[in-house]
Amino acid sequence: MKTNNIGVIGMAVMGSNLALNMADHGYHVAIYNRTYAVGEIVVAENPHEKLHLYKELPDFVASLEKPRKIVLMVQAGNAVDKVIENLIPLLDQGDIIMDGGNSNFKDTIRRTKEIEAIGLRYLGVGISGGEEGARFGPAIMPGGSKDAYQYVQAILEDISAKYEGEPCANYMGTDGAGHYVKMVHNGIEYADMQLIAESYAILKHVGSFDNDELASIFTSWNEGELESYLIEITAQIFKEIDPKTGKHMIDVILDRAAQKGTGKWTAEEALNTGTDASLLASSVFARFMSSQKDQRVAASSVLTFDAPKVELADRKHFVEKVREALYASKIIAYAQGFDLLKHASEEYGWDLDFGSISRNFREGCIIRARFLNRISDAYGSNPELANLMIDDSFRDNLLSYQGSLREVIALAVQSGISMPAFTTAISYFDAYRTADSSANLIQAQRDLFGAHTFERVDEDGNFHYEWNQ
Ligand code: NBP
Repeated sequence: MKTNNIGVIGMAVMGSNLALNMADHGYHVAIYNRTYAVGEIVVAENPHEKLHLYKELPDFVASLEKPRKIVLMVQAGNAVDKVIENLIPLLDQGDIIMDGGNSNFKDTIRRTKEIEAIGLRYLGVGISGGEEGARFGPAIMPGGSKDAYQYVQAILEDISAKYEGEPCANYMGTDGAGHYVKMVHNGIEYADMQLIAESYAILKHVGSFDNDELASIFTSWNEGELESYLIEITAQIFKEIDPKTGKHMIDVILDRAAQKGTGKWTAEEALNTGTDASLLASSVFARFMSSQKDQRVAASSVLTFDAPKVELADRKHFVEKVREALYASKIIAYAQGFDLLKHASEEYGWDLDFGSISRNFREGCIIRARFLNRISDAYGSNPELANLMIDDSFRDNLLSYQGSLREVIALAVQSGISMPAFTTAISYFDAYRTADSSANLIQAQRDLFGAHTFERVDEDGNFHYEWNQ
């Protein structure tokens, strides 16, 4: 009996919540999990007349209307290939497999080729928003053939987050485009979080603000141009008290940041596509450094620095400087993220629509922010924009706030506080606006030791100079 509109495989946090979201929107959803007991718990805890659990994969597949639409929400990597391998013999021509996990876009490109070669359809769908998003409206980044997308567009739009009524589920492009955009979303998320963490470090160590004051600072920042989910939760974090000790939660959490790999993929892609995404990469490196807790503790008593005491004349003014430095750095982080998307669009032939991507991030996902409307406006007025930093409106911000960014970094350096993301931000800004760089010396060195040739400022062509004549 083919009664179900869509099927979801994988009943862990994301799959179960996504299936319930679909059921809430009126779809009959077939669900399946390798370990049946996990599915039984989901159904027992969330009884829903439109959610139908199957013990056997053939029964799950047979219950779906055609063309069958099956969403995989299993662990990224081998598990996706395993599930596809098991599904293929059970499917008919034209059936659609959608991978909604955090798959590497290269795997998605490979799977698309393999699956479409045998007459099935494949979509790589980036989903952001965690458990809460999956349940009540995630940001969805679908990639794959438009032919397949037309069959799932309505469902994806229905279950997605809405920004002023507009679904955050825009089609991104062919094969791996959706997973690529999700990867860059995560790369930007790493940078956003690192920049906020560095703001916290300088406010705490130079400004001597306590947790209650920090909560008020971030709350007020969330009422202005920095308004975003990450600033909002940061304000909340500073208020929470640990029931075990009565201390602030933030002070009982070990300073060792974990990661699942999408930030690393973003940094790798910056290298692969020849893009300067140094701020995004520095945020990944900062997590590596944070994880070397034992070495840091040992070094803290050996690599000492007697930091001069900084007397702040006006603490309120200092907070505003940090806010401006954070906002300028945030613009630069997004400039790098969108520049990476631009390079990828050319490299992989995706024809990405940057305005549409920024609108997709406005609700449901972790980097949702008021700021994204401005990115959409920037690409709306110039879809060929070379870099977000030279959009008129962002340029005005950068010109007014660069002074604060420089001052805050100088204070941090003077005080011995590590600020990898802030310093990389200003360095990228300065490099981008430098008409005459020092790369002429690099070319001279390359030509001297390796006869690699160089271009001249006054003549076209490639030249070699006999340096040792
Ligand atoms: P997990 O990433 O923890 O994966 C667990 C699921 O994979 C279970 O259903 C498990 O079945 C299934 N599975 C595994 Br592991 N190996 C399998 C195999 N060989 N065959 C069949 N099923 C297999 O689940 P999640 O946290 O819900 O995430 C799902 C996807 O969504 C991942 O790609 C994740 O990166 C992505 N994502 C997660 C979040 C988040 O906030 N968690 C946010 C956005 C995207 P079992 O019960 O039988 O072991």
